[in-house]
Amino acid sequence: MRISREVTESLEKGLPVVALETTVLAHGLPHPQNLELAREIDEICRSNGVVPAPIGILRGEIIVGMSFEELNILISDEPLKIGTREIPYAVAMKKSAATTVSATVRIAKIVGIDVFATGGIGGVHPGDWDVSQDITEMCKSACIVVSSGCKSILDVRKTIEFLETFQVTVVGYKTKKFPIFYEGLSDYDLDYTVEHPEEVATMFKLKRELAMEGSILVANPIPSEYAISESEVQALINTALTECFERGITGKAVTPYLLSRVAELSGGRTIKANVELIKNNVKLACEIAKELTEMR
Ligand code: PSU
Ligand code: MN
Repeated sequence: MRISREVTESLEKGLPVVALETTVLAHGLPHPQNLELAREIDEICRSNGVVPAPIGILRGEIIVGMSFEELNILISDEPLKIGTREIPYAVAMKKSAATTVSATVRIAKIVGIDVFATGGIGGVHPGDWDVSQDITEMCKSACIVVSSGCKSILDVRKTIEFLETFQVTVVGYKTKKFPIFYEGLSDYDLDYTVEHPEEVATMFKLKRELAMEGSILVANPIPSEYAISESEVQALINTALTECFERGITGKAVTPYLLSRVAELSGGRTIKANVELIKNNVKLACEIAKELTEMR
């Protein structure tokens, strides 16, 4: 594993660092929007006084704090999409791999980064049994995960129930409904809501003092101006899901296929929505990371 010098220094000095995943860049968004987003995320973090730590695996080397150059190579390498369980495979076989929420959270935890920002978590897919490692990883690794809930291509109700089964602390950020994208909010109530980044940092600090494992999922809705109406999203998803079924697309290929098809079918509007919600999550993650470092 290689940790960039600036990430190492920040962690040593107790300064704020935010971990970022690379699957959403390599498999979730098209080129060149993915690299543009990487630059914007970098700027958001730095203008907030936070060091960004994109995480991925480049030809067998786990890198924490990937440079643009390295992100560029990773994306053009046609990387694997890996969860936690595939980390040893990618490293041993010297593969390039983009890390999903589960793998990124695990690596962040190994190096001591407490805050992670993403678009949405994986969860329970509709139909045949297909449940993401994201949730089981969040059951183990103590991290603050900032996401816009989950994509509405998932079975949202079952995803919420699975989060409970795996003891993930879920709090809505200024929302009482579980957020989904691209629509904004689901019909499902959240039990707990926070109004300030400091409250999340306090919860995390207390969790650590109690030596509790597991993550806190901060569910931050997509900014309403970028939300797309439910009827429209459902129609797009149904079309894409039917195609998936007809073409026999299963397993980890499902999410990237659905994302790229709904992007095409919506004339690129879902891409804009995805980019904006990620930027919004990065901003909130920066606020939380700063609060956390002030509490040390
Ligand atoms: N949400 C997005 N785009 C993505 C993902 C989530 O808007 O690309 C990625 C994340 O990396 C997440 C993964 O961890 O999809 C879940 O994949 P699966 O459903 O195969 O577990
Ligand atoms: Mn899956």
